[in-house]
Amino acid sequence: MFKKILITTTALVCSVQAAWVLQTTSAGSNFINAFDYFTEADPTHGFVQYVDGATAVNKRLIYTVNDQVVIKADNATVSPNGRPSVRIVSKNAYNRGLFLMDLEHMPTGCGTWPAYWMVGDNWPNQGEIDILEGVNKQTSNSVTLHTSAGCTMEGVPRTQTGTVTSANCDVQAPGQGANVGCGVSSGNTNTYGTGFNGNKGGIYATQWTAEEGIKVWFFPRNAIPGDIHSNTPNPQGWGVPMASFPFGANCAASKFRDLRIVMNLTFCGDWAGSVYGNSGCPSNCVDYVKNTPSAFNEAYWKINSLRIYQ
Ligand SMILES: *[C@@H]1O[C@H](CO)[C@@H](O)[C@H](O)[C@H]1NC(C)=O
Ligand SMILES: CC(=O)N[C@H]1CO[C@H](CO)[C@@H](O)[C@@H]1O
Repeated sequence: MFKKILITTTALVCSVQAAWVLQTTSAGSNFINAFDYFTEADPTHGFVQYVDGATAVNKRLIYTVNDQVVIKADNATVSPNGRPSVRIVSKNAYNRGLFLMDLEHMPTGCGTWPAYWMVGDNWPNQGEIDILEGVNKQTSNSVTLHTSAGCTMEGVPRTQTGTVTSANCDVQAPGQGANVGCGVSSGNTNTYGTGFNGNKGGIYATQWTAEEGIKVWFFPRNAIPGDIHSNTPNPQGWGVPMASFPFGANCAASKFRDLRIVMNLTFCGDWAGSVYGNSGCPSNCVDYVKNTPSAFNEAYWKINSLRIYQ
């Protein structure tokens, strides 16, 4: 018996992403030095005081433990003018790449609104990618893009494990609330909050290319692919991402340019505050954040490393 062997040449010419090459690994004080502190008023109207670098160090709102970095909210003082917290912005801006953020712990709890995201200086014209974000007692992550007009995922075939919550990335899209953007919600409880922390977190991998658009995977601590451990990441072998936002006629790659990495932790404000009443949390958001420092013991990031490949 002979089996017919079919050799297809088309398989060989389809586009193959060249191997990702490690540009930087940051951990410990190298990680901290790659960022600046944002100290202006919170653009999302949170009940927060963002502190500068010297204050953050003095108050131990940022510190290293060996190669890990802890970034936290004040959990020691009653804070009538907003709870002190830290928002950091990368000194470098990026155009495409593969970003592996290894987190052991993320902020969680009533009143919190943490985010790990990327944004251009000229918002929304340079785009925004919210990789890890949520509020209050949320139990799973949402990934969201925000852009100027002319970027939508409506009707675009996508392969992803998450569920679409809104399809138009334009922050002023008709029929969507202001600044809703295009969102995908995971539904998996190890991706956010107490479920994430109970599992010692994991790795958020964000691939941004002109050809494939933006894809986000989450690998819980016990399921990190071997090629990430060996520092030769190959997303082609990772399976279906949590969220996928293809570029093309629906959304030009140029909608995303010169993005900086931001990690922030605010309280209440436009999102956490507006849904607080239905979140199962006590009192009202501002009173709780002001008067209950011990409620913020879990309001910290613990970062193992950030690896950037290009
Ligand atoms: C703040 O929270 C940390 C844990 O994140 C805890 O170790 C520390 O004791 C807390 N501080 C106060 C004053 O409760
Ligand atoms: C206060 C603050 O910095 N808020 C930002 C935190 O992160 C989200 C990312 O989704 C932004 O939209 C907020 O502007």
